[in-house]
Amino acid sequence: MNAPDRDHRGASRPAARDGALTRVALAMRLLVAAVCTTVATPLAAQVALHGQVRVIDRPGTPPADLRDVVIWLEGAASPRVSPATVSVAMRLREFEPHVAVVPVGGAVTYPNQDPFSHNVFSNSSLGAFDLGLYRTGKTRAATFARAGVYAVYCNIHARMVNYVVAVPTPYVARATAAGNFTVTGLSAGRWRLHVWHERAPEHVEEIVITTAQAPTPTIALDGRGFQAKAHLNKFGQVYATSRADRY
Ligand SMILES: [Cu+2]
Repeated sequence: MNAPDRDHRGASRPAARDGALTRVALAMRLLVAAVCTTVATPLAAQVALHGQVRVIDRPGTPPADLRDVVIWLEGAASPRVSPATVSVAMRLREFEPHVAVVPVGGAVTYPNQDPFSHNVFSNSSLGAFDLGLYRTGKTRAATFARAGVYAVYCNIHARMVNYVVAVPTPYVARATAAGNFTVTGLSAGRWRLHVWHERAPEHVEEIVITTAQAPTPTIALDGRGFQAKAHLNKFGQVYATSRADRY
């Protein structure tokens, strides 16, 4: 918008008042025109995807915590994600939260809040790292440059497990305890829906969203092949359980 003459120094003088009023009126008309133009520009309609997920387990298995299910959508309309940092605390020999979600290129900080040392490492093929051993009150960080799910462990305490899901899209959500999820801000088009839980192979399906309607997917993740087997330490060896809690 062309800037109207904003010099009002002459507005109080009678001879200049009419001109000043004309300029104010012109400015108002330009402003109204600008607002109308903005309103008239059709915004891409945004659609929310509502769905439900469950994990099918073998009989006798404690039910999966569905709050650890991560859902994300990729499509041609996906904007680039900006790197961000999230925090996963090490507390009471656990990673909290158990599952963390970061945009690709983002980082996770691992503050050690226990009164003893922890190590943080991953042997993921997406990008292995080892933050070394560090004491209470210290924080170190890892960057997740490639999309995917990274298993992160402590080389001292075998039971400490953290999953970092690095997603290449801002359209991401987690399920509720009941398995419901909502992904907002989507536009019409074809999308690739990803649903992940640690107990099951990642579920991927193509969905089509129109401005009038989004599908309401119901996804059953098959966790029956899941076995809670012990992972190896950062050297690829079995944990020395007798030393596990010395720190
Ligand atoms: Cu540890």
